[in-house]
Amino acid sequence: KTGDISGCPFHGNGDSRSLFGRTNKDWWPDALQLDILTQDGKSADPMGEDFDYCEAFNALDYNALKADLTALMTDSQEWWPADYGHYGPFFIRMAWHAAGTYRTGDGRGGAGSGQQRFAPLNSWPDNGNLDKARRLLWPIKRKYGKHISWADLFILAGNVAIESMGGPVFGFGGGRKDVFEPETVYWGTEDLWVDQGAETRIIPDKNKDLENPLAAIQMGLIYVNPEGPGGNPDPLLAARDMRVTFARMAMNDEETVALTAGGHAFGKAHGAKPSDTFSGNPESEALALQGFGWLTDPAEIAKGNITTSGIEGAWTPNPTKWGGDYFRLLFKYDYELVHSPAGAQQWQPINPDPADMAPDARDPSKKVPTMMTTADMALKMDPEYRKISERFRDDQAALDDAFARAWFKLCHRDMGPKARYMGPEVPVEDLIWQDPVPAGTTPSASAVADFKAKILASGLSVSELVKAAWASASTYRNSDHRGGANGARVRLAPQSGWKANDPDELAKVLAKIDELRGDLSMADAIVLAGTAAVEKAAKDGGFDISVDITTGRGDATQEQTDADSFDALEPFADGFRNYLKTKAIVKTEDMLVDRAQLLGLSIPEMTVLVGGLRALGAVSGNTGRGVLTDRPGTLSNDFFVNLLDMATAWSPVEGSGDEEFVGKCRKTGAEKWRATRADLVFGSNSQLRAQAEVYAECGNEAKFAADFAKAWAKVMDADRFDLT
Ligand code: HEB
Repeated sequence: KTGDISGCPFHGNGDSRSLFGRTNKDWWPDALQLDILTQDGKSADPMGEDFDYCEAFNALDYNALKADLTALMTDSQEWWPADYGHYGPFFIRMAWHAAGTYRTGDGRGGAGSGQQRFAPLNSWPDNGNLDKARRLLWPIKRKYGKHISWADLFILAGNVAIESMGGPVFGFGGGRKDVFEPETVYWGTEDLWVDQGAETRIIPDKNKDLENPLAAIQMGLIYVNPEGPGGNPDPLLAARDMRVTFARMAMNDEETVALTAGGHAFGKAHGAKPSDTFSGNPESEALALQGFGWLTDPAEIAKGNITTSGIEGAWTPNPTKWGGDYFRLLFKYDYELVHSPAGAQQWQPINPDPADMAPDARDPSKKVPTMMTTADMALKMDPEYRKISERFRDDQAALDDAFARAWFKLCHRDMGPKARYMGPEVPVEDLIWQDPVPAGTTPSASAVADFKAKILASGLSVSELVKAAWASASTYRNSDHRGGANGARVRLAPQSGWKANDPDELAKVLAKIDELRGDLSMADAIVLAGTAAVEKAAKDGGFDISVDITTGRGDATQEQTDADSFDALEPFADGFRNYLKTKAIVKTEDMLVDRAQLLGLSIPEMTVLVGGLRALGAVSGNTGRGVLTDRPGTLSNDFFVNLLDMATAWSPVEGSGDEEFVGKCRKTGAEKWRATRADLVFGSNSQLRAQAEVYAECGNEAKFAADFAKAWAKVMDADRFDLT
């Protein structure tokens, strides 16, 4: 089903692909290769590890910043004059495009780290001329410095823009810490941009569906093509594409209509005419242009000959004032298909009243026709969208509320739990998409010790306890900060039924934990049970370690859980548990690396966790695959020792699609082990082999155990934002 967000991010209809598809090196092979300087683990962050953005943000003069942003809205600069004397609409588009790259499939994209500053996003065709919007903000960024990140500033500028034009705003949460290098995100495999003819991604005739986790319909777009699918100006097909792509951003029909109509209450599209001086994107432009791309000729800019999307005109007669004109016009007039001066297809009202014409962007005394894009026409022509649009047309207060809430969600969806929001404008109301978790209480040390002793004596195995804790904590995604052990959602639908979690075994383990936990929250008890098992396993291996994890987690209820939205967190593959649902178009080992990245792990942490979990026998389906030890349940480095042992020769199991392997004694041919790609990659890949060697080496046994305990604790505590 198109738009099914539960679909696997790695299960496409195409050929096999690499994990990240097109990368910056493909698009800009001649770009400066700064990444040789981030080798040897050197960070690109000039602020250093000790910089605490929360502290800096809390010391910000928030009201002064907002006042400066408000003043900026109408402080038109000659090098990029404000349409209608107001930059508000421009900043709203900037903020929307910053947030709008978010997709639920892997939680990546979004406004969270200021990625619009870097390639490829700074140069996406759909982000045309937003280089100017960001540069307009520079004096304010400079003034407030470390106290406001670019990432926060993009969104706050959008909020202030809406407010300064009389629009409704629900709130603002700061806390988006900037990064200083482009994040590697899968944006697709096409080698052309949308404006170079990249194929559209939904073509039912060709059985072509939008591949998960992608949420844009063509390479280089934020969501859909404004002119319709692949440039076909069919509003109903545009509606189909909108529904799919907005669902990938976690937006339903009502939110989609409110956002699009609310957004297009403001500003205009730019397609005055194709300029001879239209140049390359920012990342490829000449040095002297200093990071500017696209239209850069001051003479053309001065004349107002601005081409961005190629579509020309405002949606309403009042492009810098919030109100109901968008729907009023959309329904009052019939629209006909016309071409903009730049040649784009767009829709124009037939015989508009003079009062319903828009002012010229540079000369308010001149009146020009308004327009709608094909995507806007979808809000009128699609039967489901139309019902919502008519309701909003007749009920401005409903639109105000829906727009404000949807905008807040759009801009904060990738920030994770509310505990991560900062500043004076954080809304009090809990919202279901924030995955709320009630505050927990910190148990006494004796209660913890008591429970750990009881659960170890309960008859449950090390493997069972470790698997339950891993199932609970490992849903965490560093991309949108969702998932994790807090809330104990592993005992709720849908997680309790996920195949990776071995539901029957999990139910048995959770029942026992519940029985013995006393006053502990389930969330704490699950993590403590797994950790007690790790400590016992370490002791059995000869290592006396205590694993340092936090407590104080709360338990969420099913009512506090938007079950559908958790479908996107289901592991399709989890190499840490040697789990693979079905063969995918991405290699299983690639998916292990992907999951490690989402868990925020380093290469050594990933390595030691895999080796340790195998030794503990914590394998999905209890298949024994990768459990390269004669003493499963004891914490040992046996996995690495046996994997690297030349006495064993490996070969693929026939019919497994190169997913299962058998390890046989080189001399006798007797079968010794079974393993998967997620195991053998630690012997096959030269870099991972080097890691595995460290953990297999004599003298490093204690280091292995200590590193495992530390990485384990990191995963268990990955979502404890409530603590800081
Ligand atoms: Fe938008 C603009 C499309 C959604 C807000 N947009 C625009 C344009 C286009 C579009 C084409 C033009 C550009 C230029 O400049 O040329 N959109 C679109 C689409 C969609 C959208 C297709 C999907 C459906 N928007 C949206 C949203 C929002 C918005 C959601 C928010 C909320 N936009 C906007 C604004 C603007 C735009 C504000 C204006 C800007 C200026 O003025 O500059």
